[in-house]
Amino acid sequence: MKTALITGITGQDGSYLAGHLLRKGYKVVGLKRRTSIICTDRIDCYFVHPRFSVEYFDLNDSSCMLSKIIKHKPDEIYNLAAQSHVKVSFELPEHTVDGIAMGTLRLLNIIKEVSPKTKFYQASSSEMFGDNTNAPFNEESKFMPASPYACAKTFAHNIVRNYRESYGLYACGGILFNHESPERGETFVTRKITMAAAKIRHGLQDELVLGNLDAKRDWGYAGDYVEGMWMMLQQKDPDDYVICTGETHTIREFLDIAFEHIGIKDWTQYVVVDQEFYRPAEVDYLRGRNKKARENLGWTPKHSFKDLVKLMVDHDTKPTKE
Ligand code: NAP
Ligand code: F7E
Repeated sequence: MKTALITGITGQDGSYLAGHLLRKGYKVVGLKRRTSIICTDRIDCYFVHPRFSVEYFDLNDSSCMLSKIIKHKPDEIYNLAAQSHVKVSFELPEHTVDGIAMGTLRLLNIIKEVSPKTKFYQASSSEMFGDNTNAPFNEESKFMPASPYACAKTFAHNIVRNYRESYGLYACGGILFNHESPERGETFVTRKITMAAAKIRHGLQDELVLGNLDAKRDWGYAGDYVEGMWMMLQQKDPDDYVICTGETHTIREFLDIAFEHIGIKDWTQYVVVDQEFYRPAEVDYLRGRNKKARENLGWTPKHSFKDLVKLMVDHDTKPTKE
């Protein structure tokens, strides 16, 4: 039986990936940081599974990473842990950069020293393309990161390639474009919209305050994207891959579908634009090219943009328990 370690198990992707690997027959060890309130809502459904467990770890703690790798001898490590909010990275730059950049380097050094056969997946990001205006972006496109978050992800991506080439590690950078789901964090724009639409529909909210509505993103479904992560680690040779849909849409288009789905034709009467939700630097346009993933991995996105929006709105509109 294969063993996988997942850092960031409590996050959106950690929860989807855990489900995927358990269905594939893996033993899954999730790693979470210590928090004063234990919040494992996204993974509570897996605790009954005999092949699933969770242990403490932190991106800042090399000794802990070392002991987890010695203890579990993982076949695969998926490094998903990160302060992943781009706007917050301007407010917490050192914390964000240390966790993403140094956290990745700490893990790679330990793998190199004590477990060089372990396969490593790094959660790289389309944000690395930042100010590059030559979309669509593929694995060869130039990185022009435009936030502390993106700068850190670019370092981590480069050090993964460097360790692969220098030490022969099986290490891959998955350059994933935005992916969303009902498990998406509530302060990312998609979930903020779908939760607000649901509350407006139920008469529990009458205003939705947003930032820049004109930015364009290549949005896909998280469940499809974790399959791409796993596929990268099943190849003969390690490599970097872009995972995306190839389509791009504005936040206005997301609002159109979300509000239409709850029966409201004109969302402008509910949406207020406030500078508070603008960033010091914006990434205006992201669209990827997934040719390499389709041809080498056999990966394709299975959910359309419209289906994704409706899926999230439907989830948030369902009555919750008292
Ligand atoms: P997420 O929901 O924000 O989850 C992030 C995870 O990292 C959480 O489990 C969080 O723990 C953990 N974490 C944060 N700081 C940590 C630290 N110092 N030590 C240990 N754990 C820490 O993010 P996601 O959407 O699942 O994304 C997964 C990864 O893919 C991230 O690295 C993200 O940057 C990257 N990525 C995401 C997207 C996307 O569109 N979703 C696209 C490209 C790349 P808590 O639960 O305690 O906060
Ligand atoms: O913003 C605009 C905002 O925060 C998307 C992370 O998973 O994907 C994510 O980063 C767009 C931006 O995601 C609000 O200015 C408008 O243009 O949902 P977001 P993101 O910044 O694209 C990448 C690939 C990652 O790697 C990251 O980890 O929406 N926007 N109004 C808003 N954004 C937010 N959050 N809140 C607003 O009110």
